[in-house]
Amino acid sequence: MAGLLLLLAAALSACTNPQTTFSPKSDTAQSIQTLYLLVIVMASIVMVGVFGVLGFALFRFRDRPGRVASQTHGNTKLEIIWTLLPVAILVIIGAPALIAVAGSAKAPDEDALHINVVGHQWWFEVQYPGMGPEDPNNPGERLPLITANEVHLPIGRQIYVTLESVDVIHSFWIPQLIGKTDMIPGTVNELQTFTPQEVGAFYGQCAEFCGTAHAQMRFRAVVESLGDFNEWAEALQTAPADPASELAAAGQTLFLAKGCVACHTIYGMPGAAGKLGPDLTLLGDRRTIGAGIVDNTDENLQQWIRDLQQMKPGTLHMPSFGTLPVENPQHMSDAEIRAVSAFLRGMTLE
Ligand code: HEC
Ligand SMILES: [Cu+2]
Repeated sequence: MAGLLLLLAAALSACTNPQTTFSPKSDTAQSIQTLYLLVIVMASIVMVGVFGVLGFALFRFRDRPGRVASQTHGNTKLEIIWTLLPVAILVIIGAPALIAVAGSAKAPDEDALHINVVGHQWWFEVQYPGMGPEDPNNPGERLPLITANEVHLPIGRQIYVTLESVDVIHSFWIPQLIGKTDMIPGTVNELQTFTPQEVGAFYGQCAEFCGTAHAQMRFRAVVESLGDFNEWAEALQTAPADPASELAAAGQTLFLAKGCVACHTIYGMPGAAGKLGPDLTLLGDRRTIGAGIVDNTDENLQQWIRDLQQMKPGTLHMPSFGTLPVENPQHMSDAEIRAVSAFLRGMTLE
């Protein structure tokens, strides 16, 4: 009984898991799901059939006093049946599988949206080639639009993702939209194309062990209407408005003074062009912080700046500013942390 309950708990715990692959939201995920269901149904029929016949034989021909088993050798009719039946079943499963595999190798459509995602220990850099601001060194050419830990996707448009890594092997996976593909240093991998079919924020996760904070290397895929997508892409390359409050203005000054700008870029903010950490432009519009690990709230952002090692143990490069010795010029008081948080979260679409 205890065993059965444990099994049930394990099965039910998968019901609402964000990593579920059972509620596909893209054409490609749907085709994988269809194939999966077909295989499960066929395998179940085979299982019920085999165990049914076995059970029947065990019962019907069980040992009873005075009974002698009939002695036979070979049965051509049976042998033909149990050769042809599996062949038929394998063809039924194999044909759609081969078609799906062939489809997965198809080149992207001409008008597919190209996104390049770069893995870092332990966060995702997201680039939209040719969609960013004009290249000052190359008039007429546009730089990539850059963001982090959130992949915005317009609904109904085919998406073509290329994958890279700057350090170790990571793997890019959005369970409800697309299967996983490795991100390998020195190589550009291609993700199978897919077309998102439902608006929403879908969970993504690094799926290749890549070090201490691997399990905390997550992201969101945000599927939205074309209008919302364009608005977001436009806002990302519009210089931010002046901070709306005194607190946020003080935060902006501190963002420069405490050296955040050495690692972080905020588009349109002079001096903020660091590349070691995630781009923070329009941070107030993000759903999560810390590479998808906690909701984007004042409390969480403050805690992140104060002591990110406690939230995400092993994080590289970024100091836990609140825990630095007071005599360290980078140390930040709670009041200073509140100000920087207000500044960052104040950068929103509206
Ligand atoms: C030495 C480099 C460095 C400095 C200085 C630095 N950061 Fe970071 N920051 C990083 C890195 C690297 C990450 C990604 C960590 C991770 O998720 O694994 C990060 C992540 C973040 C994130 C989460 C972003 C996201 O998309 O989830 C925020 C917010 C942030 N930093 C704010 C700040 C602020 C505010 C300061 C200054 C008080 C600062 N950082 C200073 C390197 C730095
Ligand atoms: Cu990883």
